[in-house]
Amino acid sequence: MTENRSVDVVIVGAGFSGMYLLHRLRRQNLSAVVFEAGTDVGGTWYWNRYPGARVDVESLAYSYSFSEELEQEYEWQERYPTQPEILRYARHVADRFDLRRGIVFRTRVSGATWDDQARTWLVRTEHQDAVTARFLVMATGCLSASKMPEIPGLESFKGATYHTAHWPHEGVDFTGMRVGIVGTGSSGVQSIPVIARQAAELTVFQRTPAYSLPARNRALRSDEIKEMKANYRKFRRAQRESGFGVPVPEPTKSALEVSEAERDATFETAWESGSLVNLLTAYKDLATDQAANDTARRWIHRKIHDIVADPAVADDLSPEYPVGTKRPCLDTGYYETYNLPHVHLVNLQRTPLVEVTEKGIRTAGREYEFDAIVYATGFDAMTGALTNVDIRGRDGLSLKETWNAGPRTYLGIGSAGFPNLFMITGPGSPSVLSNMVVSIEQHVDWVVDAITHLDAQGLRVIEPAQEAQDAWVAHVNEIAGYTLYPKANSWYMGANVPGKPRVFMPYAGGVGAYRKKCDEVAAKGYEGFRLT
Ligand code: N01
Repeated sequence: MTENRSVDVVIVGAGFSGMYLLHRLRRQNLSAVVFEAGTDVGGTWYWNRYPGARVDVESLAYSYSFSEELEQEYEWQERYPTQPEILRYARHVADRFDLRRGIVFRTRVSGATWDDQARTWLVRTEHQDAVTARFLVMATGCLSASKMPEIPGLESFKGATYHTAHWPHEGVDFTGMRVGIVGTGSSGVQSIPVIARQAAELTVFQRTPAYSLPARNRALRSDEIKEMKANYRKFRRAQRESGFGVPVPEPTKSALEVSEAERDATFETAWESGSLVNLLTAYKDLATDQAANDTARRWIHRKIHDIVADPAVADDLSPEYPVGTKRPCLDTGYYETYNLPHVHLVNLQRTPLVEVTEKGIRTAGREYEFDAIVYATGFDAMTGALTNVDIRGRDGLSLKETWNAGPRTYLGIGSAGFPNLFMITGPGSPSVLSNMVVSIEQHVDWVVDAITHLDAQGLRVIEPAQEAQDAWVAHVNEIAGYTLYPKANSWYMGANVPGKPRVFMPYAGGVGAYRKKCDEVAAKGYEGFRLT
């Protein structure tokens, strides 16, 4: 169908990034095609349909800012919208801006090769389509290459097997079933309470406990919607200048300079607010100082013990790594679920997983029999969706091989050796440490401006200079080195994928500082990029 087609830009992925990029390119009169593996728009929110799936950024903030009309007319229902509500929003945006005719669904991009003579990308799909493009933009998301665990015997289980990121569209009814779930990250923490309401028995296999805060989700009130709509421009500015893409007051105090009573009260306020950012920014040194962070860790342990009736289970649920160094979760009744008599926690640090069997899961302790197993085992984050596509830059250079020792980018936008390739929220940008919609819009705007600049100057090619990239990678590492992030075995560090290099992938310098840097680079004629 798309054989021999030629466009200005090929976009991979029709999630929030790909949709907005298509819209912006059209407004610049640039031709583009989006390839999307799913049957509809929405990306993350198309795939992750597991029970209880919600975003943990508030709906009025986790939304596009590019259209004031869209902002004003869209009616969000809940403080933290469910996956169906967010998908509805994505579909609304696709319809409203007539995006679907630019998207080829059910089509995965398999590879892309740079032609240095023609100065174009040849992009191939799994259906053997080939499209030539001046620019290739990977709008593939940071958490889209899902991952099954490395457990022997995965295929041998005779019951039903699910992964949270590939949930059946028709849903799953676990009523009366014995269910096992592996994984206690955000997906596990959100789905466990919901599955527990249906299942006859639910056994949770936990390798590392998560820190989780009650979301305190609720229906939005009309007065708060009205107020936000009246002040959206100011709010959006504040989002863009903030650390996480969510405006909060800058903390001024150290957790160590206040009394225990004051600290407890501050943490309690954050806990009651149902906002992760409020907790993470309660004191200025929680992310950087172990002793400061310990105060939050001990406080949350106390909370877990207050909620969970069995002290041994509460102990098992209490993480030891610094708060915030693995992605914390927002939940609805997570810790309370372990008080239910039919819910059991297996601490895999004490009794490791041995294998999946025909009947269920065997640990070093015993075999558990199940009717269904749910894997909430996460993603090959940030790089997986990029390196799964066979991207070949100059001289046949493979992105996957080039990133063997960890991703190397300039600003998380491009990589040396890969001309006219852009990543939206790539490694080396704030991406997963931020409200994704804020970061997505910033990258899309920057990329479209860069292409427009090239065209205006009669230039064809933009590519990061090696020295600029090396300096940026060093800067990203240096910033990470000031923090406690490297102390945890997180997917930020690639630690959940055996053999993946241990590198802190996102940029921890904050959304506002990062945007300023990107704007400066552009203002200086795309300093650090080679334009030819
Ligand atoms: O994935 P995860 P996720 N044996 O990687 C365990 C975003 N998100 O899908 O920690 C046993 O966090 C693994 O254990 P460990 C959010 O950014 C947001 O839950 O590696 N266990 C871990 O417990 C989030 O962080 C929202 O030791 C194994 C779990 O599986 C990111 O997506 C909702 C194992 C995986 O947790 C990913 O979340 C959902 C093995 N072999 C997701 N392999 C919201 O907005 C892995 N595990 C609320």
